[in-house]
Amino acid sequence: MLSTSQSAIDFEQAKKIIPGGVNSPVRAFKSVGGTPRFIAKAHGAYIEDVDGNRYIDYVGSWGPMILGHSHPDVLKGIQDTAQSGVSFGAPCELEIALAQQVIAMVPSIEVIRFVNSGTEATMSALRLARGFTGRDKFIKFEGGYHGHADGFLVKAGSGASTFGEPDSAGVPNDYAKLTLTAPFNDLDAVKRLFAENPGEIACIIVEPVPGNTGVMLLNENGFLQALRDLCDAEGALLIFDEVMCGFRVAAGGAQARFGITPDLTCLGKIIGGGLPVGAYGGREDIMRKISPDGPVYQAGTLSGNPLAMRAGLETLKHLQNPAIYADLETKSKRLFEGLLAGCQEAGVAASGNRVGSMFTIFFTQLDQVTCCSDVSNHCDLAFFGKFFNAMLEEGIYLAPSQYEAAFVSAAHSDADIDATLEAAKRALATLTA
Ligand code: HOZ
Repeated sequence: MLSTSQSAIDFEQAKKIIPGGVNSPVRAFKSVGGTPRFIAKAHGAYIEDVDGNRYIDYVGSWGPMILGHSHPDVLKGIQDTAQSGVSFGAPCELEIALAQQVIAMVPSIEVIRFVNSGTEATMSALRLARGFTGRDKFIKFEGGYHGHADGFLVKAGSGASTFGEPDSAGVPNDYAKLTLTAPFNDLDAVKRLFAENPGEIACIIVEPVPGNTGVMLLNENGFLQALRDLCDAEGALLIFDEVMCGFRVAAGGAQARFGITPDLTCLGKIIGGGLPVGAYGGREDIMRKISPDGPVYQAGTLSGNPLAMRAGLETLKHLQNPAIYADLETKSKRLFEGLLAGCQEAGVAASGNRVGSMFTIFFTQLDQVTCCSDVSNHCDLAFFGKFFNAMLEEGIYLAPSQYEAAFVSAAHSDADIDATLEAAKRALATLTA
């Protein structure tokens, strides 16, 4: 058994003064059991806890660390920039540089606004869609997670699903009524919502590669294109929440990978290189409605923070090299298929979904997991918890919830993938003995 005594001490202390001992719920390991590891440092593909245990990390700070932890260029960029000050509350040239870089890489973005988190990005994009269309209702998907602003915490994924509270307390009923939901991959349900709410729906917001109810596949059956067509027919906007999959599944995000153009895109995670950041952008005529150009208000003291801009720039500089994505694809495919093969050899029923370097293995009898209720009703969540803890004991750090994705980084070596597959074999053997 790994010694986790210092993490346990830290957790007890944190619980006294921080809800659940954590500043974001899934980190508390509540649905999988065990002691959350307090992390002391992270380099490349590895994180190390306060007890000195090293893990091969497939969380990657929940997505941002596509180059691996502590990439030397990102660190140097942050250090150099910090010499000139860490926040100005006034415009700086790094904002222009990152804006130009994102616009050059993401097909649909003509104008962009930086904020401080993915939650801010989605919240602001929704307000903009409402302001632009003059409509109040919107459609999201069951198990879709778009941060924690009130209107999105209706049938929400990620921690909300993990803890069985997809509809958060504290969200006013009158407000939640404006949020319409449909299952992933159910086009008829989306059409019904438009039919039942004629001229009232401002937008559809969707993660084009959902990663917050586990990874789901939406493009394979034409679902995303059908959403695009429906929005056009109904005068609604299509918002791609690419906070997780932006720059993850391709240099230009899912929209570049699939060739589908949203009206607005939300970004975060990777564009901050691991520092807190978010952004929303899209068609110029829509984006010009934002204050001070237009009447839709949104602001932020730390928005366009120079350190985050620089960390993002250094990260995107590397992501312009297509070899990175080719390598991520190869490694991720081998890991994903190897894990599924390992389950099959061990007699453990499993299936999975993968797009590029993000994937989820589901413990289920289903051949294919296509929507949130498949996860809630047809996946063995108790077995997931056991597998998660067995892998942790083997030195493999996975997301502590079946409703999340695994992320492979450029820093993961072939040896890391081999070690992970061997660890999974041992873990599965122990669990099925
Ligand atoms: N809920 C986010 C991932 N789906 C972030 C979780 C965290 O940072 O703990």
